[in-house]
Amino acid sequence: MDVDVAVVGAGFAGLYAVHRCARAGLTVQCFEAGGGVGGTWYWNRYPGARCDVESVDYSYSFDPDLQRDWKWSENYATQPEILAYLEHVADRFGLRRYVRLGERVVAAAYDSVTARWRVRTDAGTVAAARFLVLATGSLSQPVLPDIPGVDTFAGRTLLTARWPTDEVDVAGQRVAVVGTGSSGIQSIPILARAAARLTVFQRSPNFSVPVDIRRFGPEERERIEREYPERRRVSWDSGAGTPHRSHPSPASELTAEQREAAFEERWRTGGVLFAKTFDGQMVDEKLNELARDFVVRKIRATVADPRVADELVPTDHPIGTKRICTDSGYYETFNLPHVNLVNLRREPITEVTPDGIRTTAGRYEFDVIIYATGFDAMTGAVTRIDIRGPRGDTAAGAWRHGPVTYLGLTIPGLPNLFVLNGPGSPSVLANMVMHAEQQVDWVVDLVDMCRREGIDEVEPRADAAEKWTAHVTETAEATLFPRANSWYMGANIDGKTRVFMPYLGGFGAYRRICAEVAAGGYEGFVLTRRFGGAR
Ligand code: NA7
Repeated sequence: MDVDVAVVGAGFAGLYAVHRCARAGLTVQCFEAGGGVGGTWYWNRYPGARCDVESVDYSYSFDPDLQRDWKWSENYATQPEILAYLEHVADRFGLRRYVRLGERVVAAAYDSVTARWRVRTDAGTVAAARFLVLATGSLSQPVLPDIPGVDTFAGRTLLTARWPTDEVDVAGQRVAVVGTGSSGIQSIPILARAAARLTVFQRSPNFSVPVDIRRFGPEERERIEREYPERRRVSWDSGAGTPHRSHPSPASELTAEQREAAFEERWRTGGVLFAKTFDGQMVDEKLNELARDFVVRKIRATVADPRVADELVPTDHPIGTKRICTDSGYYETFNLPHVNLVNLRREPITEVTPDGIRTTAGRYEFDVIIYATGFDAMTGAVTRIDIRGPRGDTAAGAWRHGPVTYLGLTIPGLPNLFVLNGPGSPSVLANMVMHAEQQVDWVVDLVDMCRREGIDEVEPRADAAEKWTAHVTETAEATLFPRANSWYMGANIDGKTRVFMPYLGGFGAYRRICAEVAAGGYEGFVLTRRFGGAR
């Protein structure tokens, strides 16, 4: 198999990459480890899984007919609906024929003689490709808990990020959830409805802002359709790829009552955007403290037992520096008599045993243990592939001291390779669907230019990557984000270099920078004509 472009991953980014390549007349082959398309939305089918970006924004914008025809049923889409959408897209645009399912790419080596990537999968397939596009996801490499005895549990062990495709019924069961990030917080209220007993093992509390799930009625649908073009136009230029607008007045110009009213309004709107109630909330410590106090009061007003409320209040990071979770009834769940919270800061887990979990304070028996323990975010899926460039550079080696990229898209030493939604790009801090569209368009335009101009190799200059990476770090350091031990910082993985990975300069600004680089003849890249594009 010899193609122009090999794409790894068939989630939002990978599917669009396949579509754009095919439409541009490039030959393309996609490899997907999962048993179906969908990426994140294929794997994370745990109860309550839902996107925290509004459905009408978290969908492709590239085709007006698709945008018009697909009717989201709710303001925030559930995992099954997003997966159905991606399957629809794969069928509608005839993308499945380009995707080999159930094949994980394990290695890719660049052959200078042929100017081809030689890509190998765990099924033994080998493909040659001029360009390699890694659409491997930012939160796709789950972290398995490093707890003694994990494998000895005799009941059912589940991982939210690898939830089985068949129905999981916890009715009448004693259930443990380990981890209180987004996945834990979304699933806990649903699991509590069926379980006989639910015990939540919390190492660090997170801030969560409830979201009011609304079904779209005909009038709202009509309005969405009417306003879609403007909504998209605003999003392309926005900080995060959505039409969100912060409060029109700076917080400093408002009275305490007015600020409180603004927080209240944003709280009622719900979700992750609470972090952006005011501009500057993620920069100004005092303003952040006000936002934090507001949410702490909400937690205390919701949780009946003040001691449990105390345990649920995060004290170790400014609000928003870890992604704010979006829930439906999370804090209320702790008022139920059959739900308990175990604070692992007070009583750490010592081991998992055949019948449950042992902590320094006692034994807990379970039928099911669910791990919602997170991901080796942003770099994990890339560095686990054995990627080798022409001069022996590896992806894992290049990122040993933190991810070094040019434009968050390319890595020095690895020509003709692109990472989508990778570190050094707005990625997880933007609407990742629009972000993927922007990056894929940019990459396919570049590949197309190479074809036209007879260019065989595109590689970022080391100094351009160093400069870009320093810019990413400086931009983060001007904010409160680096203060949290977050997965944005790589802090959830032992031994991972702590550096803020996403680019905080804003989606619209990033898009313009990428466009300027292209318009300027791909400044920062070395473009090489070795065979005049003849190979
Ligand atoms: P997160 O947000 O990384 O959450 C993982 C949780 O698991 C977090 O509470 C961790 O505590 C906890 N954890 C991790 N390892 C352990 C061990 N060994 N013992 C106990 N607790 C542990 O992952 P999610 O899947 O929930 O969400 C990821 C993103 O997906 C989310 O931000 C959205 O953008 C979508 P810690 O905080 O490390 O103390």
